[in-house]
Amino acid sequence: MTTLAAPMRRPVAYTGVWSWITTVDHKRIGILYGASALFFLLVGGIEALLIRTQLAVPGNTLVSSDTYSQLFTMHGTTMIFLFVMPLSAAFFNFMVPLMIGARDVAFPRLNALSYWVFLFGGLFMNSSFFMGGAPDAGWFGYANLTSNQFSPGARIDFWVLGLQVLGLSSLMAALNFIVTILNLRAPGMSMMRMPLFVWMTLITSFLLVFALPVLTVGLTLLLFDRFFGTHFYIPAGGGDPLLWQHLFWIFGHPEVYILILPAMGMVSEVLPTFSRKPLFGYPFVVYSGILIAFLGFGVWAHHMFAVGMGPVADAVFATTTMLIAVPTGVKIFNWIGTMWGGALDFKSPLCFAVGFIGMFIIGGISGVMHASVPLDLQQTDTYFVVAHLHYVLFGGAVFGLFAGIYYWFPKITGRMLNDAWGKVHFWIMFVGANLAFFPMHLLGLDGMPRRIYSYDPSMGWNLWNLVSTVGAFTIALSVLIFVINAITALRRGARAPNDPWDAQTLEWSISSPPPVYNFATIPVVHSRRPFWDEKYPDAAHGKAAHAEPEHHGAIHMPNPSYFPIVIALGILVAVSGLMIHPAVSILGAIIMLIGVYGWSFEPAA
Ligand code: HEM
Ligand SMILES: [Cu+2]
Repeated sequence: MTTLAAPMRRPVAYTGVWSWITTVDHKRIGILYGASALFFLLVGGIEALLIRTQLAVPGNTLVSSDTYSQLFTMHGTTMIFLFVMPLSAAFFNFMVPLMIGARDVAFPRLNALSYWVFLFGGLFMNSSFFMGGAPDAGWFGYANLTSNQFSPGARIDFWVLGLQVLGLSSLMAALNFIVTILNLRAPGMSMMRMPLFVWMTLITSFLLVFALPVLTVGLTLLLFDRFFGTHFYIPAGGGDPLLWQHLFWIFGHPEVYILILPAMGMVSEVLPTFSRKPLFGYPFVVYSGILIAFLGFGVWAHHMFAVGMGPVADAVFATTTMLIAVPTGVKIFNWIGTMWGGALDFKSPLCFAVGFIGMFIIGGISGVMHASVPLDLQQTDTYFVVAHLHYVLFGGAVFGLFAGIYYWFPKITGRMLNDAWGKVHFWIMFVGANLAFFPMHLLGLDGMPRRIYSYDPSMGWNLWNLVSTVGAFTIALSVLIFVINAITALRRGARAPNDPWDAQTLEWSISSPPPVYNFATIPVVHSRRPFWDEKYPDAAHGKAAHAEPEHHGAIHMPNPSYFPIVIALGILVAVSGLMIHPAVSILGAIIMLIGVYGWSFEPAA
């Protein structure tokens, strides 16, 4: 094969734009994921502000009912698939290899491919705004709203195809992280010595691998209904709209754990560091994570109580849903146990971690309320549900992610964020989130339906809607403070030492930012706190981590490659072809094949 490979040179640039386009370095890919996710946070955030501005006063005419449907659909879809998931992926990428003492992920080029496919998928879906309107059937796109009869035009096509592409990206990333974590751990790092964040990455990846294919099947059937005239979801043709609800939620409920478990992992790193204690009940936190993931596949129909499944199915799904609260509660007690009696150092990461616990408890309680079928029949499709999901997704996932951002920013960038402004950010965001989302409970109990673009002044919903809108802008202010803090830190922030927080895990044992090869010598691990033991050998009873001298010469890192972005581009063109002309799809397939061919025969050095 050398003859075929000979004309293809591997890219050599290590600086400039090309170096980012061809990079296969897990740290750079992590930064790309993070920057893209923050961009989509701004997009989804602006959509949220438009929604809240429209609802600030009754009878408002800022946006039409049609625009409003696009806004809430794209807000939900963007926040979930283009912000929380990729921001978690940013940390999987940057931190997991460092935390397990590896030099990269198992499949570096596949990693780059995952990123480019995600980026193109996200841009593809958002381009719909400029082509006759964005998807508008809600983030769970119920049949029959998505049928050609009720949604002619391209809007739902963008949603179906965009989600397929994004799913592909997540699936590749998940397989990559499973192999990385199972195979590339430093010597001595047994499974039960892995940092909690690594555990939650592993569990999240398994969730993705088992849950995403169900969505893929559901979307493929919908794609056939829309493009090829089948009737999977169309009752007039013998199909069943409820089939979509089942398929979507078999994916959708595990998906909410895909959103929250990474944040739980981050909190489980931050709390021990800033309490100066080991994580309390480590095995319980690990096993409860596994149990949550496992049970998460058995609760999906709690989203469907209102369709009338009958008492047996209702009872089963109510019970399994209540059961899931048990491992979740176990985690919460262990976090509190970690802080108990610790030397708490209230820096910004700890503030966000504690905020996470408080907000997540509120969201968890309203969640268990939905498990009760009679209560759910009152609450479903009201603002009570919107309140609940934002307490877990905003108060939970977003606060946890910010704990992670403040914690690892110095390691990633080599600069310190200003801690005082970090706390200002925390308090404004905390007040804003509660102002924005708590009144939604009251509105929901008062009967305000979700997904309405306007309401009558006589309904009695005026005050709390206005308060909620003020809260949304308060959140926006806090995000602005964060952005300014981050830009200032990058420009002229204090240089970050290797280990600014006196932390316990391996990523803090190397420089900030880490060198390309991460570890000059791969560490040997003897406990759950390898770096702590090295710093405090007396407390470690001689179990300090040590680096064994290696016998090879220079460290060889994977080379950059052009082909991941070529394949991703081929996928984008092929998918767009379904909406334009079959010839375009064939062109896309050819581009993809060229990419796969080049990738396969790429010279190793
Ligand atoms: C600035 C912060 C945010 C505000 C003010 C906000 C506001 C809202 C409002 C008012 C709705 C209901 C729209 C309606 O039913 O008519 C909504 C829906 C939704 N939000 Fe948010 N949100 C915020 C952040 C987030 C985040 C961070 C996530 C996820 C990680 C998220 C996920 C969702 C989802 C999934 C829906 C349901 C969309 C649908 O009904 O299809 N939101 N948001
Ligand atoms: Cu659920």
